[in-house]
Amino acid sequence: MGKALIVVDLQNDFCPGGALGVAGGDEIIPVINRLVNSFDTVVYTRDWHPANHVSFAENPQFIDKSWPAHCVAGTPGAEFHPDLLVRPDGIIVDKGTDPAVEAYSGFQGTGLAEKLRERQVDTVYITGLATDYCVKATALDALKAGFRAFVVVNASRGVDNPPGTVEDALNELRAAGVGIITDAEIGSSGE
Ligand code: VGL
Ligand code: ZN
Repeated sequence: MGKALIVVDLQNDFCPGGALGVAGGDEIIPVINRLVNSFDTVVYTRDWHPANHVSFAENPQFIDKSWPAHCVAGTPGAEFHPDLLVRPDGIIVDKGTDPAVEAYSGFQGTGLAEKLRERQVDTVYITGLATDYCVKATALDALKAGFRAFVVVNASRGVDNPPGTVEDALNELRAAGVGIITDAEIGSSGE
């Protein structure tokens, strides 16, 4: 059975200078680009919201999961970061497209589990942004859908507001059965 790399929301708005910039969000791109060429199957998720999405707020609090407008479908902020290697045979899945529904997970409403099973994938390696929101939700849903799941921690960055949220997320993932590894550990025994 096969492995897939999942690159979560490596979009301009989640990188420094973007509407919902994650500190160091662009630093992980070289690590991800190296991985992109070593997997048969690569999935790219996009946060892909309508302009009136339920999570958008005039005075976003972050802590209560209200956010500044970000990743509005078709805008430059929703584009992949220009340095990201987007493979022509990559699977792109869009989430959060319903104005009334928040969707952090790349599996939510996208048919991703079926697409992976079609390709005989049983194990997913998750990278990207943000560790404490969409990466976490994608990893937990991967497990629920029956995949083995790993988060590649040096290929992911989090919002971390309040500070400690990323560490909490990693602990929650470990407790659920998600492996927390670095890119160097991919393919090594025990991973
Ligand atoms: C995300 C907050 C709002 C993410 C998406 O990609 O982690 N975070 N929308
Ligand atoms: Zn969003």
